[in-house]
Amino acid sequence: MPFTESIHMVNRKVQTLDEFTIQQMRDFPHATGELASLLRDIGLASKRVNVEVNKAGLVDILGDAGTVNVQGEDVKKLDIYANNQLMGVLKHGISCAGIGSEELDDFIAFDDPVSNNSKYVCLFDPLDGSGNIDVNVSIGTIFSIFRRVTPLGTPVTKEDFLQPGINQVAAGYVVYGSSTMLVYGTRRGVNGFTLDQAIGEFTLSNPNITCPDHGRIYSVNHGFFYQYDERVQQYITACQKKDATNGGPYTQRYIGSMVADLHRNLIKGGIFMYPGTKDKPNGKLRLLYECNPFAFIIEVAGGKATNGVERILDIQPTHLHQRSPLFAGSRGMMEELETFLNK
Ligand code: P6P
Repeated sequence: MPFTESIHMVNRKVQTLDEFTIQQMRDFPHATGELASLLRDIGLASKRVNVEVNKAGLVDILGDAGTVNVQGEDVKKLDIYANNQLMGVLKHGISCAGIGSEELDDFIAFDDPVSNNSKYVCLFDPLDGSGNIDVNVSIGTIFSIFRRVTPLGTPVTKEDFLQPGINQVAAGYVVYGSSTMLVYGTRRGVNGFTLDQAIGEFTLSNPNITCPDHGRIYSVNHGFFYQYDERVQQYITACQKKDATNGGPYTQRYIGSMVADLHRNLIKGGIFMYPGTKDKPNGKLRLLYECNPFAFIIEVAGGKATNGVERILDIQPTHLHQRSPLFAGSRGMMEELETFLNK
């Protein structure tokens, strides 16, 4: 068989993340390959984190690192490891000019000639849900990618990071769960890649993920029920009744790890709520590296994401670690919630 024919026999069914991002680049003649390279760098760092997550408890990597992060939370050693892995691959790559991280008080401009000529910046929560590490509950990495707004050739500044979420070029997460999956979205769609341990590659397993218009799962921390706005309480109560739209009562699922909760609701349909409370009106979740990435992915997949008043992606950030309430998920469920919030 001539070579040209045999090449078409190559099994193209199992596409790795690298092959997929390169294919996406081939489809875009003007693409420089920088975004593809940046996504591959994040995939590499995530594979290294995955190794440590999978053996956490077997080595002395558990427990507090003895430091407290900018959030005032005890930092687990795995948080630091994940942060350093992401920082390392991005700093030594060719596509990222600087980073912001939940684990770093301020943004970092890599400020070397190659990085200063890179057109992207990346914000991330290196290991979200780290309080669950010691009890073996799914945790995750969340990332958000923007095109810098300051001139190429100069060090990035805070303005490059304080952009509304609608400007994101790509966003994604890695869920270290029963399997390890990397899910990322661009304006062209959301795609999921499952880590194949045999070859050490993320392989395309969930192409073109869309969020079902309606679902029967609602995710919220019921412990704060009486601290939520009365209209949020009324919606939650409606979810518990037989006459709930789409056939109630709904199922309540809340893992306490947003990557796991939002991944499940994205695939199966559902709504995730982290509302503000009377003493914490902006809630707990961070806008830049928790709410924005998921809002971007959920919207590209057909869902909605707001802070209860406005679209998450329209919020103009004022500082790196600002918090925001988050309501995100199936379009039909979000519109139902809005009928309560708009009362
Ligand atoms: P609560 C994990 O610490 C996290 O940041 C999110 O992953 C999760 O959704 C939320 O906090 C859980 O917070 O207050 O319900 O325990």
